Amino acid sequence: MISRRNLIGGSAVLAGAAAISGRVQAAAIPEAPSTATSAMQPPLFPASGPDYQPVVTLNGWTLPWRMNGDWKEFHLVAEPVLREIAPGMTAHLWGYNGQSPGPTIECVEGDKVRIFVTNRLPEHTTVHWHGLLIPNGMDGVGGLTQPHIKPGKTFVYEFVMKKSGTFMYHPHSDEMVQMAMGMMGSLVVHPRDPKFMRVDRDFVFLIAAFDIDTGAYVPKVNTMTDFNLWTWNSRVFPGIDHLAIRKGDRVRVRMGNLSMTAHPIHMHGYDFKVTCTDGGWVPESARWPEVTIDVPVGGMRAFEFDAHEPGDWAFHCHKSHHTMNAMGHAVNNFIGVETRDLAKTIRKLTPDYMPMGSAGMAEMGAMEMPMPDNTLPMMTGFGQFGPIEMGGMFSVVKVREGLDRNDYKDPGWYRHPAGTVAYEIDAPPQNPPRQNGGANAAAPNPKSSDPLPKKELK
Ligand SMILES: [Cu+2]
Repeated sequence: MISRRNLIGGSAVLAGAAAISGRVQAAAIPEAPSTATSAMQPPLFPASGPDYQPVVTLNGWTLPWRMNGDWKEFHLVAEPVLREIAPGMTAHLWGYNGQSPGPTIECVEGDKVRIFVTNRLPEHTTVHWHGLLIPNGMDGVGGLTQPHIKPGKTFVYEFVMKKSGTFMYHPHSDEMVQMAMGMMGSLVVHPRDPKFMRVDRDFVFLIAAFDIDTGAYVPKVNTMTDFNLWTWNSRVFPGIDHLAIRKGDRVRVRMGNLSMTAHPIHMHGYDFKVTCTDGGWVPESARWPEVTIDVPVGGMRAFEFDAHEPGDWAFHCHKSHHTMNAMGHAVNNFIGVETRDLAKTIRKLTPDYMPMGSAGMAEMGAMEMPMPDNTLPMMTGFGQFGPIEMGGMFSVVKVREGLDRNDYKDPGWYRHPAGTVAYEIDAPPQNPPRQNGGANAAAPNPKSSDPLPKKELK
């Protein structure tokens, strides 16, 4: 507490009071760095204190801090932001320090941390520190543990980082609206012992979903399940950073889920072990191998692997609707239906109308349809072999020989050694697939008890 006696004598005494009591005054607020870019910023290496391998935030950055005595001081500013969701689409979101998600906060187990939170939103807010073990009055639940932070006001949170691990921050104040608008950030606490759980590359991102109508810029905040943008750090494929990894590196990927549904996150090419949740490190004897890890709503998971297998490995949510961008969910299934005449008729009324393809939707991955302003194709993105036909929560883990330590630049597409890519053989043409309503419509449906038809090779 600042007593009247502390206040007499001006700033010199105040500085002393701050060091003793942890209380600070307005004059002592540190700068609030801000960024307007959605490009991945280089990791922030510690200049003092215990050594650690800093995390890299996909399409994000780490919040710089300053030391004030033995306090590590950060300044978060809650404010409206412009976020590029992927090239071609920008959203008007709420976030922190210029972007959504906010910058990653990074510190070390045992650190005394002071976080200034300034509210530049049009309504009140708070910040809750998800997973941290801190005094109740620092927990950031508006109305329950503190008054809401009114627009224009600054609050201070102070606590000691009791344990290392993977955490996040978000408002606990008009929570549904503020999280639907993109307010969230990662918080990583490194172990005090630099050798404990050390990795060579440490990636972090948050999972969220937005519902932004075609041509609109602001998310609909009342949507509960039918979102159309499934994001990692408020980005969708092909806008999500690839994970550049040097062959031989020990790698950790940390993910937190602040969307309204669980996400089974799947990585190709490797098995991995879940080593950390927002509850703490998983003891070695309790880890089991996975290739997909379900990240629950309001939960965090970190997995680790040794990057011994070079390549371009797909890394994505396994809910297939979550690897699509904005799409109508009331699309009729026209597989096997001749739609040419139907499309012609409808185009008289709606010139850009395109029915779902009669052989599936894959053709959409390559076609150049006229697009309304500020939206993204449902499936898009090209690899070295053609359209990738994805969207949403999809990225590529790029394991390469010879990358520099701490070089996170995209190394380009993988050059496969000769003879290691699936290939087409020189075979006689096979019968085209049968189409209901097509030339083979009259053919009887086989019964399940019928023997499989033999392939006729000419
Ligand atoms: Cu998902």
